[in-house]
Amino acid sequence: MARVACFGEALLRLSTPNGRRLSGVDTLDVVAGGAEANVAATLAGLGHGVRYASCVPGNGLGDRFVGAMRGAGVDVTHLRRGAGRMGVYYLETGSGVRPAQITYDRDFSAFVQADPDAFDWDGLLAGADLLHLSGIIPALGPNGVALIRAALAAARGAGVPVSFDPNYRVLLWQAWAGDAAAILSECVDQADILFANHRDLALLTGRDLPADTPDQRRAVADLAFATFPRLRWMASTQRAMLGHDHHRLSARVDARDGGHETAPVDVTAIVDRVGTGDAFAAGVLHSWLMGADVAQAARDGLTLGAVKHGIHGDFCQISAGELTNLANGGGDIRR
Ligand code: KDG
Repeated sequence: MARVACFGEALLRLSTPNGRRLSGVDTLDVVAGGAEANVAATLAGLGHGVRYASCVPGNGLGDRFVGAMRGAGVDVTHLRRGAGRMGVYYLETGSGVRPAQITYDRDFSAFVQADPDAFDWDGLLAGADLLHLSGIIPALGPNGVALIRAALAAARGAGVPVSFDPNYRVLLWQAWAGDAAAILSECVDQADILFANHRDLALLTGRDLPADTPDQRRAVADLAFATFPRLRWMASTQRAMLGHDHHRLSARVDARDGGHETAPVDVTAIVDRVGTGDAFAAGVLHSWLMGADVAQAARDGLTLGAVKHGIHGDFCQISAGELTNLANGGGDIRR
C-alpha cells in the first residue's frame, strides 16, 4: 500500500436528527469532517498509510477531531494545536423533498489562522506518493491562500505528485471577494490529478462547456489537459436526480491518451450525501496509488461514492477487500 499526505481545514459537523429543523432540536449529532480529512479517512480505511496535517485548538473540541482521525487509522503526528477556534458546520438534514442545508461557523478557526511556516512540510511529505489538497483551503481567505501556496511549494520541492479537488464553495469565496477563478487555476496548474466537472472547468477557463454526452465530457477533459500541461488524470461524476431519494450516478476518469466512463448505478434510500465527492476522490486515488488504469479508477471511485450515500457522517470507510467484493457485484449480507 502507498503513503499519502492530506492537508486541510479540520471541521466538526453538528447535524440535526432525521429531517429536524435546527430551530427545533435539543440534541445535535457530532462527527468529524473537512474535505481532505474525509479523503484521508477513506484512504486509511483502504489500508494506505495516511498522514493528515491541519491545526485545531488545544481544547476538547480539538480532541474530539483528533480522536476521530486516530480512530479512522490516520497518522496525526502533523495535526498541530494552535490559537483560534474549532471550525464547525451545522447540517440541517433534509426531509423528503426539502433538501439538507449547511450553515458554516468556521471564521477564525485555528487552521485559517495557522502560520504556513509552522508546519513540518518535509516531515509530512517524507516518502509520500501523493499530497491531496482541496480548493476549500484558499476559499477560506488570504491566509488560506498562503497555506495552500506553502503546501504546493513543499510538494514541488519534494517531488511529490499533487491531487486537487476545487470543491468550489461559492459562499466562502464571496465572503472575502476572493478571485476563485485565478486562485483555483494557480492550484490546478500544479496538480497531477484533478477532480472537476464541466462547471469547474467553465469557472477556470471562462468558457461555457456543454457536457451532456460522453464525447462532450471528453472534450472538457481535453480542454483541461491543454490548459494545464502538468495534469495526468481528470476525474468527475455525473448525477441525475430521479427523485429526492433516487439518484443515478456514473463516473468518468480521463488520461491524456483516453478515458473511461462507467455505466450508471442507481442509488436509493439516501442517508447522507455530504462527503460523497471525497469518497469518490479517495476511490480514484486508491486506483492511482495501486497503479491501476482509468477504467478501474472510475469503477473504484463510483463504488465508494455510491457507498457513501448510505453512511451517516462525513467519513466513508470500507476495506480494500470490501471494495473489490462490491465491484464484483457481491452485495449480500455476510454471515
Ligand atoms: O466535501 C465535504 C466536506 O467539504 C465537508 O466535510 C465540509 O462542507 C464542508 C466544507 O465546505 O468544508
